[in-house]
Amino acid sequence: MTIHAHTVSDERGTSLDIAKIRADFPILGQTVHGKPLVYLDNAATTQKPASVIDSMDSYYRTLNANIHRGVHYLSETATEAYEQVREQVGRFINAGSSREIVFVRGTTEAINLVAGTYGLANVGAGDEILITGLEHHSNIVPWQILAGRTGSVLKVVPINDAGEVQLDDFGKLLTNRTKLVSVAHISNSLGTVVPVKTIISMAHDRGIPVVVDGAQAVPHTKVDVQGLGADFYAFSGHKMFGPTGIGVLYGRMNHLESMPPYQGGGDMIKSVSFEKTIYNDVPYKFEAGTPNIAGVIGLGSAVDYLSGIDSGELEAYESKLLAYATGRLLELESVRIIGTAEEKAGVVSFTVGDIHPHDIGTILDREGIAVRTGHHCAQPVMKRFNVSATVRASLALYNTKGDIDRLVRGIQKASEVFG
Ligand code: 7TS
Repeated sequence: MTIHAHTVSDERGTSLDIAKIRADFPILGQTVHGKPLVYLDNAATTQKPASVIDSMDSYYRTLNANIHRGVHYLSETATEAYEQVREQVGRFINAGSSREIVFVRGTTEAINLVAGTYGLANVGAGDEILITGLEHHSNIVPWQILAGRTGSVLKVVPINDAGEVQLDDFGKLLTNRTKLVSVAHISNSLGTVVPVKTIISMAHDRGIPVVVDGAQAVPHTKVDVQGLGADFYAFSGHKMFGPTGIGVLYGRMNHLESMPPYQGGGDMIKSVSFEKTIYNDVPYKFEAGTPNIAGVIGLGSAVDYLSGIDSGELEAYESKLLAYATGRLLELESVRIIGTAEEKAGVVSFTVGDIHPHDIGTILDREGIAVRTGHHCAQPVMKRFNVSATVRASLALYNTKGDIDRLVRGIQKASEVFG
Protein backbone atom coordinates (compact mmCIF):
# COMPACT_ATOMS: atom_id res chain seq x y z
CA MET A 1 0.00 0.00 0.00
CA THR A 2 1.21 3.52 -0.75
CA ILE A 3 1.45 5.74 2.26
CA HIS A 4 2.24 9.26 1.20
CA ALA A 5 5.31 10.38 3.01
CA HIS A 6 4.13 13.96 3.43
CA THR A 7 1.01 12.87 5.24
CA VAL A 8 2.85 11.15 8.02
CA SER A 9 6.21 12.86 8.20
CA ASP A 10 5.01 15.58 10.55
CA GLU A 11 3.21 13.50 13.15
CA ARG A 12 5.75 14.12 15.89
CA GLY A 13 4.98 14.41 19.56
CA THR A 14 2.92 11.25 19.80
CA SER A 15 3.99 7.76 20.62
CA LEU A 16 1.23 6.48 18.36
CA ASP A 17 2.65 5.17 15.13
CA ILE A 18 0.27 6.94 12.78
CA ALA A 19 1.88 5.52 9.63
CA LYS A 20 1.36 2.02 11.01
CA ILE A 21 -2.21 2.83 12.03
CA ARG A 22 -2.93 4.15 8.53
CA ALA A 23 -1.55 0.96 7.04
CA ASP A 24 -4.14 -0.99 9.06
CA PHE A 25 -6.92 0.63 6.99
CA PRO A 26 -6.80 -0.68 3.41
CA ILE A 27 -9.14 1.98 2.00
CA LEU A 28 -6.81 4.81 2.99
CA GLY A 29 -4.29 3.69 0.38
CA GLN A 30 -6.74 4.54 -2.41
CA THR A 31 -6.74 7.41 -4.80
CA VAL A 32 -9.99 9.27 -5.53
CA HIS A 33 -10.22 11.32 -8.73
CA GLY A 34 -6.54 10.61 -9.16
CA LYS A 35 -5.55 12.08 -5.78
CA PRO A 36 -4.62 10.19 -2.60
CA LEU A 37 -7.76 9.91 -0.50
CA VAL A 38 -8.12 12.27 2.45
CA TYR A 39 -10.97 10.92 4.52
CA LEU A 40 -12.46 13.53 6.84
CA ASP A 41 -16.01 12.23 7.16
CA ASN A 42 -15.47 10.06 10.21
CA ALA A 43 -18.47 11.36 12.14
CA ALA A 44 -20.67 9.89 9.40
CA THR A 45 -18.80 6.60 9.45
CA THR A 46 -15.23 5.53 10.10
CA GLN A 47 -13.11 3.33 7.88
CA LYS A 48 -12.43 -0.27 8.88
CA PRO A 49 -9.11 -1.87 9.73
CA ALA A 50 -8.20 -5.09 7.93
CA SER A 51 -8.68 -7.00 11.19
CA VAL A 52 -12.39 -6.10 11.25
CA ILE A 53 -12.86 -6.93 7.58
CA ASP A 54 -10.97 -10.21 7.99
CA SER A 55 -12.90 -11.32 11.06
CA MET A 56 -16.20 -10.95 9.23
CA ASP A 57 -14.85 -12.66 6.15
CA SER A 58 -13.56 -15.50 8.27
CA TYR A 59 -16.86 -15.76 10.15
CA TYR A 60 -18.76 -16.32 6.90
CA ARG A 61 -16.10 -18.67 5.55
CA THR A 62 -15.72 -20.88 8.59
CA LEU A 63 -18.33 -20.29 11.29
CA ASN A 64 -21.62 -19.17 9.77
CA ALA A 65 -24.67 -20.59 11.56
CA ASN A 66 -27.64 -19.23 13.42
CA ILE A 67 -27.05 -18.72 17.12
CA HIS A 68 -28.82 -19.71 20.33
CA ARG A 69 -30.60 -22.61 18.69
CA GLY A 70 -28.46 -25.31 17.07
CA VAL A 71 -26.87 -28.23 18.87
CA HIS A 72 -24.39 -28.58 16.03
CA TYR A 73 -20.77 -27.48 16.12
CA LEU A 74 -21.13 -24.36 13.95
CA SER A 75 -24.12 -23.03 15.82
CA GLU A 76 -22.52 -23.60 19.19
CA THR A 77 -19.24 -22.01 18.12
CA ALA A 78 -20.98 -19.02 16.53
CA THR A 79 -23.08 -18.57 19.69
CA GLU A 80 -19.95 -18.64 21.80
CA ALA A 81 -18.22 -16.07 19.60
CA TYR A 82 -21.31 -13.81 19.66
CA GLU A 83 -21.63 -14.00 23.45
CA GLN A 84 -17.91 -13.42 23.93
CA VAL A 85 -18.28 -10.09 22.14
CA ARG A 86 -21.06 -9.16 24.56
CA GLU A 87 -18.63 -9.71 27.42
CA GLN A 88 -15.89 -7.85 25.61
CA VAL A 89 -18.15 -4.84 24.97
CA GLY A 90 -19.27 -4.91 28.61
CA ARG A 91 -15.64 -4.68 29.74
CA PHE A 92 -14.85 -2.03 27.11
CA ILE A 93 -17.42 0.43 28.49
CA ASN A 94 -17.17 -0.86 32.07
CA ALA A 95 -20.73 -2.17 32.34
CA GLY A 96 -21.61 -3.87 35.62
CA SER A 97 -22.51 -7.03 33.72
CA SER A 98 -22.38 -8.22 30.12
CA ARG A 99 -26.14 -8.82 30.45
CA GLU A 100 -26.52 -5.05 30.36
CA ILE A 101 -25.31 -5.06 26.73
CA VAL A 102 -28.11 -5.27 24.16
CA PHE A 103 -27.09 -5.64 20.52
CA VAL A 104 -29.10 -3.40 18.22
CA ARG A 105 -28.76 -1.98 14.72
CA GLY A 106 -27.07 1.21 15.87
CA THR A 107 -27.52 4.33 17.97
CA THR A 108 -30.80 5.14 16.23
CA GLU A 109 -32.34 1.81 17.13
CA ALA A 110 -30.94 1.98 20.67
CA ILE A 111 -32.67 5.30 21.34
CA ASN A 112 -35.89 4.15 19.69
CA LEU A 113 -35.76 1.03 21.87
CA VAL A 114 -35.56 3.10 25.05
CA ALA A 115 -38.31 5.46 23.88
CA GLY A 116 -40.56 2.61 22.81
CA THR A 117 -40.14 0.50 25.95
CA TYR A 118 -38.90 2.40 28.99
CA GLY A 119 -40.48 5.59 27.64
CA LEU A 120 -43.92 4.15 26.95
CA ALA A 121 -43.93 2.44 30.35
CA ASN A 122 -42.75 5.42 32.39
CA VAL A 123 -43.73 8.64 30.64
CA GLY A 124 -47.35 9.79 30.74
CA ALA A 125 -49.58 12.73 29.86
CA GLY A 126 -48.17 16.04 31.06
CA ASP A 127 -44.74 14.54 31.84
CA GLU A 128 -41.61 16.04 30.36
CA ILE A 129 -38.68 14.60 28.39
CA LEU A 130 -35.59 16.80 28.40
CA ILE A 131 -33.01 16.94 25.61
CA THR A 132 -30.54 19.63 24.51
CA GLY A 133 -30.26 21.95 21.54
CA LEU A 134 -27.25 19.96 20.29
CA GLU A 135 -28.94 16.70 19.46
CA HIS A 136 -28.78 14.62 16.30
CA HIS A 137 -32.24 13.97 14.82
CA SER A 138 -32.11 10.44 16.19
CA ASN A 139 -32.07 11.87 19.71
CA ILE A 140 -35.00 14.20 18.91
CA VAL A 141 -37.53 12.39 16.75
CA PRO A 142 -37.98 9.22 18.89
CA TRP A 143 -38.85 11.50 21.83
CA GLN A 144 -41.28 13.51 19.70
CA ILE A 145 -42.97 10.25 18.72
CA LEU A 146 -43.11 9.23 22.39
CA ALA A 147 -44.49 12.65 23.35
CA GLY A 148 -47.14 12.34 20.64
CA ARG A 149 -48.16 8.89 21.87
CA THR A 150 -48.28 9.75 25.55
CA GLY A 151 -49.30 13.41 25.65
CA SER A 152 -45.97 14.27 27.24
CA VAL A 153 -43.89 17.32 26.36
CA LEU A 154 -40.41 17.57 24.85
CA LYS A 155 -38.30 20.30 26.47
CA VAL A 156 -34.97 21.54 25.11
CA VAL A 157 -32.00 22.95 27.02
CA PRO A 158 -30.60 25.85 24.97
CA ILE A 159 -26.99 26.07 23.80
CA ASN A 160 -24.88 29.24 23.86
CA ASP A 161 -23.07 30.93 20.97
CA ALA A 162 -20.10 28.60 21.42
CA GLY A 163 -22.35 25.55 21.11
CA GLU A 164 -22.21 24.58 24.78
CA VAL A 165 -25.11 23.22 26.80
CA GLN A 166 -26.18 25.74 29.43
CA LEU A 167 -26.06 23.91 32.75
CA ASP A 168 -27.97 26.68 34.57
CA ASP A 169 -30.83 26.29 32.13
CA PHE A 170 -30.57 22.54 32.39
CA GLY A 171 -30.98 22.80 36.17
CA LYS A 172 -34.02 25.05 35.75
CA LEU A 173 -35.65 22.76 33.22
CA LEU A 174 -35.43 19.74 35.52
CA THR A 175 -38.83 19.68 37.19
CA ASN A 176 -41.03 17.26 39.05
CA ARG A 177 -42.58 16.43 35.71
CA THR A 178 -39.27 15.46 34.05
CA LYS A 179 -39.30 11.70 33.58
CA LEU A 180 -36.29 11.27 31.33
CA VAL A 181 -33.23 13.18 30.12
CA SER A 182 -31.45 12.29 26.88
CA VAL A 183 -28.21 13.97 25.82
CA ALA A 184 -25.39 13.53 23.33
CA HIS A 185 -21.98 12.86 24.85
CA ILE A 186 -20.26 14.60 21.92
CA SER A 187 -22.12 16.65 19.30
CA ASN A 188 -21.82 15.34 15.75
CA SER A 189 -22.40 18.73 14.15
CA LEU A 190 -20.16 20.95 16.33
CA GLY A 191 -17.88 18.58 18.23
CA THR A 192 -18.89 19.96 21.64
CA VAL A 193 -18.05 17.59 24.48
CA VAL A 194 -21.05 17.71 26.79
CA PRO A 195 -20.44 17.43 30.57
CA VAL A 196 -22.60 14.32 30.78
CA LYS A 197 -21.29 13.28 34.18
CA THR A 198 -22.49 16.55 35.71
CA ILE A 199 -25.77 16.34 33.81
CA ILE A 200 -26.35 12.80 35.05
CA SER A 201 -25.57 13.71 38.62
CA MET A 202 -27.92 16.75 38.48
CA ALA A 203 -30.70 14.57 37.04
CA HIS A 204 -30.07 11.78 39.53
CA ASP A 205 -30.37 14.24 42.42
CA ARG A 206 -34.01 14.40 41.35
CA GLY A 207 -34.27 10.69 40.63
CA ILE A 208 -34.46 11.21 36.86
CA PRO A 209 -32.78 8.64 34.60
CA VAL A 210 -30.47 9.73 31.78
CA VAL A 211 -29.94 8.31 28.30
CA VAL A 212 -26.59 9.18 26.71
CA ASP A 213 -26.17 9.21 22.94
CA GLY A 214 -22.54 8.13 22.73
CA ALA A 215 -22.35 7.71 18.94
CA GLN A 216 -19.57 10.28 18.61
CA ALA A 217 -17.86 9.60 21.91
CA VAL A 218 -16.78 5.97 21.76
CA PRO A 219 -14.24 6.41 18.91
CA HIS A 220 -12.65 9.44 20.57
CA THR A 221 -12.61 8.91 24.32
CA LYS A 222 -12.63 6.19 26.97
CA VAL A 223 -16.22 5.58 28.01
CA ASP A 224 -17.00 4.28 31.49
CA VAL A 225 -20.76 3.91 31.82
CA GLN A 226 -20.62 3.19 35.55
CA GLY A 227 -18.23 6.07 36.15
CA LEU A 228 -20.62 8.37 34.31
CA GLY A 229 -23.60 6.87 36.10
CA ALA A 230 -25.51 6.59 32.80
CA ASP A 231 -28.83 4.74 32.90
CA PHE A 232 -28.64 4.04 29.18
CA TYR A 233 -25.74 4.53 26.76
CA ALA A 234 -26.16 4.13 22.99
CA PHE A 235 -23.51 3.78 20.29
CA SER A 236 -22.91 2.50 16.76
CA GLY A 237 -20.28 0.01 15.60
CA HIS A 238 -19.66 1.77 12.31
CA LYS A 239 -18.48 4.98 13.95
CA MET A 240 -15.82 3.12 15.94
CA PHE A 241 -14.10 1.23 13.10
CA GLY A 242 -16.64 -1.59 13.17
CA PRO A 243 -19.24 -2.62 10.61
CA THR A 244 -22.55 -0.96 9.80
CA GLY A 245 -25.81 -2.45 11.02
CA ILE A 246 -24.61 -3.20 14.54
CA GLY A 247 -24.66 -1.10 17.66
CA VAL A 248 -25.09 -1.29 21.39
CA LEU A 249 -27.61 -0.23 23.95
CA TYR A 250 -26.17 -0.40 27.44
CA GLY A 251 -28.90 -0.28 30.07
CA ARG A 252 -28.69 -0.60 33.83
CA MET A 253 -29.98 -3.98 34.85
CA ASN A 254 -32.80 -2.64 37.03
CA HIS A 255 -34.17 -0.70 34.05
CA LEU A 256 -33.75 -3.52 31.54
CA GLU A 257 -35.44 -5.97 33.94
CA SER A 258 -38.46 -3.73 34.35
CA MET A 259 -38.87 -2.78 30.68
CA PRO A 260 -41.40 -4.39 28.35
CA PRO A 261 -39.93 -6.01 25.22
CA TYR A 262 -39.20 -3.96 22.10
CA GLN A 263 -40.05 -6.33 19.27
CA GLY A 264 -41.66 -9.74 19.45
CA GLY A 265 -40.30 -12.80 17.68
CA GLY A 266 -37.87 -15.66 17.92
CA ASP A 267 -35.18 -15.77 20.61
CA MET A 268 -36.85 -13.18 22.84
CA ILE A 269 -39.13 -15.76 24.45
CA LYS A 270 -38.88 -18.65 26.88
CA SER A 271 -42.18 -20.20 25.85
CA VAL A 272 -45.05 -19.29 23.58
CA SER A 273 -48.60 -20.50 23.55
CA PHE A 274 -51.63 -18.80 22.08
CA GLU A 275 -52.77 -18.03 25.59
CA LYS A 276 -49.53 -16.79 27.13
CA THR A 277 -45.97 -16.00 26.18
CA ILE A 278 -43.15 -15.87 28.69
CA TYR A 279 -40.35 -13.56 27.69
CA ASN A 280 -36.70 -14.48 27.76
CA ASP A 281 -34.22 -13.04 30.25
CA VAL A 282 -32.39 -9.77 29.72
CA PRO A 283 -30.74 -9.05 27.29
CA TYR A 284 -32.28 -11.67 24.97
CA LYS A 285 -35.72 -10.21 25.65
CA PHE A 286 -34.62 -7.23 23.53
CA GLU A 287 -32.98 -9.17 20.69
CA ALA A 288 -35.89 -10.61 18.73
CA GLY A 289 -35.09 -12.50 15.54
CA THR A 290 -31.80 -13.55 14.01
CA PRO A 291 -29.36 -10.80 14.92
CA ASN A 292 -26.50 -9.35 12.92
CA ILE A 293 -24.09 -12.10 13.93
CA ALA A 294 -21.31 -11.16 11.50
CA GLY A 295 -21.75 -7.56 12.63
CA VAL A 296 -21.22 -8.56 16.25
CA ILE A 297 -18.08 -10.48 15.28
CA GLY A 298 -16.80 -7.41 13.42
CA LEU A 299 -17.69 -5.20 16.37
CA GLY A 300 -15.61 -7.45 18.60
CA SER A 301 -12.62 -6.91 16.32
CA ALA A 302 -13.21 -3.16 16.36
CA VAL A 303 -13.23 -3.22 20.17
CA ASP A 304 -9.98 -5.22 20.03
CA TYR A 305 -8.53 -2.62 17.70
CA LEU A 306 -9.50 0.35 19.88
CA SER A 307 -8.43 -1.47 23.04
CA GLY A 308 -4.97 -1.89 21.51
CA ILE A 309 -4.52 1.89 21.43
CA ASP A 310 -3.83 3.86 24.58
CA SER A 311 -6.91 6.05 25.05
CA GLY A 312 -4.91 8.88 26.61
CA GLU A 313 -2.55 8.93 23.61
CA LEU A 314 -5.49 8.80 21.22
CA GLU A 315 -7.24 11.73 22.90
CA ALA A 316 -4.04 13.76 23.03
CA TYR A 317 -3.25 13.09 19.38
CA GLU A 318 -6.75 13.93 18.17
CA SER A 319 -6.97 17.02 20.29
CA LYS A 320 -3.68 18.33 18.86
CA LEU A 321 -4.92 17.56 15.37
CA LEU A 322 -8.19 19.38 16.04
CA ALA A 323 -6.27 22.41 17.33
CA TYR A 324 -4.09 22.30 14.22
CA ALA A 325 -7.13 22.08 11.94
CA THR A 326 -8.84 24.95 13.76
CA GLY A 327 -5.73 27.12 13.55
CA ARG A 328 -5.11 26.41 9.88
CA LEU A 329 -8.75 27.04 8.94
CA LEU A 330 -8.79 30.32 10.83
CA GLU A 331 -5.83 31.49 8.72
CA LEU A 332 -8.38 31.67 5.89
CA GLU A 333 -10.19 34.97 6.25
CA SER A 334 -13.52 33.82 4.88
CA VAL A 335 -13.79 30.79 7.17
CA ARG A 336 -16.25 31.00 10.05
CA ILE A 337 -16.06 28.13 12.50
CA ILE A 338 -19.43 27.09 13.90
CA GLY A 339 -19.02 25.57 17.34
CA THR A 340 -16.25 27.01 19.48
CA ALA A 341 -16.87 25.18 22.74
CA GLU A 342 -14.00 25.03 25.18
CA GLU A 343 -14.22 21.23 25.20
CA LYS A 344 -14.37 19.84 21.70
CA ALA A 345 -13.53 16.53 20.05
CA GLY A 346 -13.22 15.22 16.55
CA VAL A 347 -15.21 17.78 14.58
CA VAL A 348 -14.69 21.14 12.95
CA SER A 349 -17.74 22.65 11.27
CA PHE A 350 -17.44 25.80 9.21
CA THR A 351 -18.71 28.01 6.44
CA VAL A 352 -16.59 29.76 3.80
CA GLY A 353 -17.88 33.24 3.00
CA ASP A 354 -21.12 33.01 1.05
CA ILE A 355 -20.08 29.90 -0.83
CA HIS A 356 -22.59 27.11 -0.44
CA PRO A 357 -21.12 24.24 1.61
CA HIS A 358 -22.16 21.76 -1.11
CA ASP A 359 -20.03 23.69 -3.63
CA ILE A 360 -17.06 23.52 -1.27
CA GLY A 361 -17.72 19.80 -0.77
CA THR A 362 -17.81 19.21 -4.51
CA ILE A 363 -14.49 20.95 -5.12
CA LEU A 364 -12.94 19.11 -2.19
CA ASP A 365 -14.20 15.84 -3.61
CA ARG A 366 -12.43 16.56 -6.90
CA GLU A 367 -9.27 16.93 -4.82
CA GLY A 368 -9.81 13.50 -3.28
CA ILE A 369 -11.00 14.95 0.02
CA ALA A 370 -14.13 13.56 1.68
CA VAL A 371 -16.03 15.87 4.03
CA ARG A 372 -19.70 16.07 4.83
CA THR A 373 -21.71 19.12 3.86
CA GLY A 374 -25.28 19.85 4.85
CA HIS A 375 -27.17 19.96 8.12
CA HIS A 376 -25.58 16.80 9.56
CA CYS A 377 -28.98 15.52 10.78
CA ALA A 378 -28.96 18.37 13.27
CA GLN A 379 -31.24 20.98 11.70
CA PRO A 380 -32.02 22.69 15.04
CA VAL A 381 -28.27 23.30 15.51
CA MET A 382 -28.06 24.90 12.05
CA LYS A 383 -31.04 27.09 12.91
CA ARG A 384 -29.43 28.12 16.20
CA PHE A 385 -26.43 29.45 14.24
CA ASN A 386 -28.51 30.91 11.39
CA VAL A 387 -26.94 28.73 8.73
CA SER A 388 -28.64 26.20 6.49
CA ALA A 389 -25.58 24.00 6.25
CA THR A 390 -21.89 23.76 7.10
CA VAL A 391 -18.83 21.99 5.81
CA ARG A 392 -17.77 19.45 8.41
CA ALA A 393 -14.35 17.88 8.68
CA SER A 394 -14.47 15.07 11.22
CA LEU A 395 -11.34 13.34 12.43
CA ALA A 396 -10.23 9.86 13.33
CA LEU A 397 -6.99 8.55 14.71
CA TYR A 398 -5.60 7.88 11.22
CA ASN A 399 -5.87 11.51 10.10
CA THR A 400 -2.76 13.64 9.89
CA LYS A 401 -1.65 17.24 9.66
CA GLY A 402 -1.00 16.46 6.01
CA ASP A 403 -4.71 15.72 5.60
CA ILE A 404 -5.55 19.09 7.14
CA ASP A 405 -3.06 20.88 4.86
CA ARG A 406 -4.73 19.25 1.86
CA LEU A 407 -8.13 20.36 3.19
CA VAL A 408 -6.95 23.95 3.56
CA ARG A 409 -5.48 23.98 0.03
CA GLY A 410 -8.77 22.54 -1.27
CA ILE A 411 -10.76 25.29 0.41
CA GLN A 412 -8.42 27.91 -1.04
CA LYS A 413 -9.03 26.41 -4.46
CA ALA A 414 -12.81 26.44 -3.93
CA SER A 415 -12.61 30.08 -2.82
CA GLU A 416 -10.78 30.93 -6.06
CA VAL A 417 -13.41 29.13 -8.13
CA PHE A 418 -16.45 30.58 -6.36
CA GLY A 419 -15.06 33.71 -4.67
N1 7TS B 1 -26.28 10.30 17.41
C1 7TS B 1 -25.22 10.99 16.98
C2 7TS B 1 -24.56 11.97 17.91
C3 7TS B 1 -24.74 10.78 15.70
O1 7TS B 1 -23.68 11.45 15.28
C4 7TS B 1 -25.40 9.85 14.85
C5 7TS B 1 -24.98 9.64 13.42
C6 7TS B 1 -26.47 9.13 15.36
C7 7TS B 1 -26.89 9.39 16.64
C8 7TS B 1 -27.14 8.06 14.58
O2 7TS B 1 -26.29 6.98 14.44
P1 7TS B 1 -26.65 5.74 13.50
O3 7TS B 1 -25.43 4.92 13.48
O4 7TS B 1 -27.81 5.06 14.13
O5 7TS B 1 -27.00 6.33 12.17
N2 7TS B 1 -24.31 10.76 12.86
C9 7TS B 1 -24.06 10.96 11.55
C10 7TS B 1 -23.35 12.06 11.11
O6 7TS B 1 -22.91 12.94 11.83
N3 7TS B 1 -23.24 12.00 9.77
O7 7TS B 1 -23.84 10.88 9.34
C11 7TS B 1 -24.36 10.23 10.45
